[in-house]
Amino acid sequence: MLLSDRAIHILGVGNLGKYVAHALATHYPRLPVTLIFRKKDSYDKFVDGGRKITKWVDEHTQDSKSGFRAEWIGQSRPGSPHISNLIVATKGQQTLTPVGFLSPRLDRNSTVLLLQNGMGVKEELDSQILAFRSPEHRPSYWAGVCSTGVFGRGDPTRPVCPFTFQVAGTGPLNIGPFSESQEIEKKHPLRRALEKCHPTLRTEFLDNEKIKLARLRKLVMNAVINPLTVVHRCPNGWLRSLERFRALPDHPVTGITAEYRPSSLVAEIGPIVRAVLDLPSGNPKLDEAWSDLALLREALLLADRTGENQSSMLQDVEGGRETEIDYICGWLIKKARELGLKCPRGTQNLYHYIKFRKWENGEEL
Ligand code: KPL
Repeated sequence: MLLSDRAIHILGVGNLGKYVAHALATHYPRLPVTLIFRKKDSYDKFVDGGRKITKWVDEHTQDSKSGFRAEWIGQSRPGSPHISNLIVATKGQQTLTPVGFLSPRLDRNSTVLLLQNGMGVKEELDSQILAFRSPEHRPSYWAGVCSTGVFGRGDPTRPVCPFTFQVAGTGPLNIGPFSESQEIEKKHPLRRALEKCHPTLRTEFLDNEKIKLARLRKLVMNAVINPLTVVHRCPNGWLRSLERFRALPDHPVTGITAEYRPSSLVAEIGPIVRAVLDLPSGNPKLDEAWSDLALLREALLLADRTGENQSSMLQDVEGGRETEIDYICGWLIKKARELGLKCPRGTQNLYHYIKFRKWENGEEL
């Protein structure tokens, strides 16, 4: 096998991108890994800083890996080298344009692993990029669901490498094909590279049916945890007391009340995901696994596991960036409408608040 068939490109050098790149450099140091930056100033900072990514363990323990290859997306040209394996670690709302830009470098021998939270990114790529390619020239698309909480690390007391991340609560990285007819070969170079990263990444390769379940499950978790942490500006770990004590006061401006609790959201979202899944009736194990109670328990456990940290959506809001709300709450609201289900009012209110949270003069609510 040629080295270029094994080489991996990672698009997006946020927390998830850093985490995967660092794992590959740790467990498979000879593998060429190229990081593709969306922004020129981040690319310059990375190159000037020695192309280094640091995993923060605690005050005394940090593990840096350096020597990554790097590109800025604006350097990509139709004649730029072919990409065999592309891991897309951008946020949902930042994916379409850079993947479109890279698409001349992708062909039927390429594999694209999409790691975004939520649903709908692949559909956007299908309608806006893949629709312009004949099926025999389209890459294979895989979906990945990462259950590890990865967070940025900025120590206010001393300067740290800007490409530093911290892990809070590890879980598996489930991967499976988008297409029903596709199976992921055991010898696929991207699969082998990710499997080498055991136990850091804990990859599990699933079939199309199982990855669909894993994605929907993660969608529920994100739809419960992320928007609530934004409206209440709280770390994930507060959600359990929000559930138990209904402790937070009503929001004075938005009218978002303490009624917006994990259980009230699960009660709206549960029926939508169960309808999407179209679970075969009379399977008590499946019914139990997808019951509101099971979904709520899992969301609260995940919130506990990543308790001291801010959800990715709250980090985006605090950083003044667009959020993934369209791919999480927005997708659920659309699905409810398509399936003729009751509108999930609380989810819709949260969607509107988060999506349009800036007044016209740019001031935050
Ligand atoms: O996926 C997450 C996110 O923040 O986007 C969780 C698991 C909720 C951790 O915060």
